[in-house]
Amino acid sequence: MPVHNADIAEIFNRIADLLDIQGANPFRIRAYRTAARTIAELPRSAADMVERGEDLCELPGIGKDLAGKIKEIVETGTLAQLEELKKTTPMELADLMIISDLGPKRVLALYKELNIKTLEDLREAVKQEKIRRLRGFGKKTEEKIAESLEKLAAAGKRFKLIEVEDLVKALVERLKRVPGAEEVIAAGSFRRRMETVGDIDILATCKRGSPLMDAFVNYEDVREVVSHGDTRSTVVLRSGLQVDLRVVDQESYGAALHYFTGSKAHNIAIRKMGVKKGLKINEYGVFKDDKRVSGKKEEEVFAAVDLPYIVPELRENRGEIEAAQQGRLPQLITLEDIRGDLHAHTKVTDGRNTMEEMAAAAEERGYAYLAISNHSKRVTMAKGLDAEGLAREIEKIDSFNAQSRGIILLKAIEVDILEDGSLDLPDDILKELDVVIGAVHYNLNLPREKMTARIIKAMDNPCFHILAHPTDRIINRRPPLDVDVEALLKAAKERGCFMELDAQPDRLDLSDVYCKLAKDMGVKIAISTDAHSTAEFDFMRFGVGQARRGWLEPEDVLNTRTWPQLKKLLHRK
Ligand code: DGT
Ligand code: CA
Ligand code: CA
Repeated sequence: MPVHNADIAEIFNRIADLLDIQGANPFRIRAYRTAARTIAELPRSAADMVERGEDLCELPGIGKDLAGKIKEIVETGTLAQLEELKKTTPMELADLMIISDLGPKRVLALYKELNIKTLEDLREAVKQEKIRRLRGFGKKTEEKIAESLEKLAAAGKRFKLIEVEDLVKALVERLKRVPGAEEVIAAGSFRRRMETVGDIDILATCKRGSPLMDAFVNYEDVREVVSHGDTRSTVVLRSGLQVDLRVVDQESYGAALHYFTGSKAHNIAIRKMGVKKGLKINEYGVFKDDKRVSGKKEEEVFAAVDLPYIVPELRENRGEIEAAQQGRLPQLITLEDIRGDLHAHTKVTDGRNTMEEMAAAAEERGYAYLAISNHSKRVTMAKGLDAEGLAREIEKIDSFNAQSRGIILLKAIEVDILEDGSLDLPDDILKELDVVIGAVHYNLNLPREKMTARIIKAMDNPCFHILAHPTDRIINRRPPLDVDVEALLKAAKERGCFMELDAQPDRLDLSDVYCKLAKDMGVKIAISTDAHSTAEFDFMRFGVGQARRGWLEPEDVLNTRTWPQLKKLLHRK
């Protein structure tokens, strides 16, 4: 049974949840959450590391005790401690915490007083108006809970790309090893690199008699088989991720790949173009008078309607078909175009590695420059820098650069944009920096006009260069700021400022649609990882994926430039 990093992280998060509900020591709870995050973001398989006898204590936030627990999970698939905890506190209770008004104390109270263990129980209790009668709850709270329950039911869970990448890779590799298997590929929103996916659509071809379908429904990671047919099956993995597998004939592979890659809107537009030419286009091929004329290769579907190949990331029917017709498809940015990272943290504030370690890791990735951009003092939680602290950082970077023969470190800050639009540090220190990134972290609930004016005021400061994670949304957790992004883009254009595409997989902010708008309005974008550890530099792939969905070409992106070119762009008049 393969133990994925996501499984280990899930167990640690579960333990943290249960300890939380039991009212355990907050430091202990935090240690588990940190460990969960470390493992979830690890670029390698923790199970492999254990098997090779590597020392897990080298990982940030993992001590001897946690290393032993990881080993136990890898070897047994679970943790004795979790099984113990489950005896005193039902595991399902943790699920209740996604209701925004329910913290650990309330969850425990609901369990003790009303024996509420599941979302279903909770729904029932709301219906019978039982919760409002509990001490410390009241009618208002009950109504809020009802609202959250409704939202939850409407949303349906979508998975972030980082949550599914490993699972998909492992499954596709497993299927490829089945005797007689030929093509095996994940299509759907996953192939289009959407920021979240509803389910995974795997397409395969195989030799006659291949046990591919059986291998799929019997895969170790499957929790439930929803349907099982000869050419189509659906399963749910242990993580809750649903996966469809479609097996098609070789002659249909290209047409099926096009069809199952989607998007639906793109498919419909292509099919309509086919109809005009007297062609029927579906997942089995391209047909003229019921005779298959092509469909073995994906390119043939486009060729049938006189189009060049369109990459999956663009297939949203947002103008890509017109652009293809007119021969003006963008030459999308790739990872290889990226020459540096313009947003990274170190141990000095809330990062997990030193400046030197971050520099070495960036250099390893072939970067020419890396901006060291720690938080400013307003972010007390992260030990944000005051002017003196920043001055010390500037000195450290200068002396690093004086000795470095490779990578250049850029002097930077992620300075807080205060409620009135002023910056959290004085101009005379900001002036000393190569890159000033402004960010909103507090007072997130301002009305739209105020929020927009606040950020534009920050851009008025001639020290300001880049707006970090412009809408501040956290996928599946926090909605975007109520802010007029178009007005921000216009202001940025007028002032010679730039926007960030934060590549953290739970931010991916700006979104694809706003990236395209920025491009159309002539505002350049920094694709930045906002790395809090060396491993997080790998998040660049998510940023580039999102940028491609937003039609960005190397020209549209700041950090495709050499440092001398970039320096000129950062010079504000
Ligand atoms: P998701 O799973 O919500 O993240 O998004 P998709 O795009 O993966 O959608 P999904 O899984 O429902 O379907 C996979 C692909 O199959 C979709 O991108 C296009 C194709 N498809 C599904 N339903 C239809 C349909 O009614 N018409 C056409 N033309 N294509 C469809
Ligand atoms: Ca899908
Ligand atoms: Ca599907």
